[in-house]
Amino acid sequence: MERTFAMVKPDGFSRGLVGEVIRRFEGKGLKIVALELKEFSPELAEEFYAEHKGKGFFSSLVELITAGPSVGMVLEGPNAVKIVRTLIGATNPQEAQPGSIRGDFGLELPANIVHASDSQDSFKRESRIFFGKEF
Ligand code: FUP
Repeated sequence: MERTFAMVKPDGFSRGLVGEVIRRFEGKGLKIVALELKEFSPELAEEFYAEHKGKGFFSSLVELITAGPSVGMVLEGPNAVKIVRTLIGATNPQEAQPGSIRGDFGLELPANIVHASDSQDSFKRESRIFFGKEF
């Protein structure tokens, strides 16, 4: 069975959307394998978003991700990476379809409520960074 990593980011957490996001993942039929609340340090944020270092939005992204707690989870199910990416919607909440998490609850970048891995490699990397162990 495939696994992926998903996370309610501090903007989603502060708006009380943790339950809503988990409800959508569970409602789809995905199984929660691990779940943890964690606050990103600037160092951890830079490691997590290393691929975006040097881009114009990098500092606002680090600022957002360190602004409060995030809730990270490992989810399991058939084709989990693709299923969860579809459930969260497009990166820009102004373009995300209604019915997706970002389409229903996001208004403007960088605040797009959730993160989810886009490949098996990013799942391995991101779950290791967040949980400090291998999945
Ligand atoms: P996603 O995988 O959908 O989270 O998107 P990316 O990895 O491309 O971007 C990571 C985060 O950077 C997004 F969640 C929000 C932020 N971002 C911006 O603020 N502006 C942009 O133009 C692109 C991304």
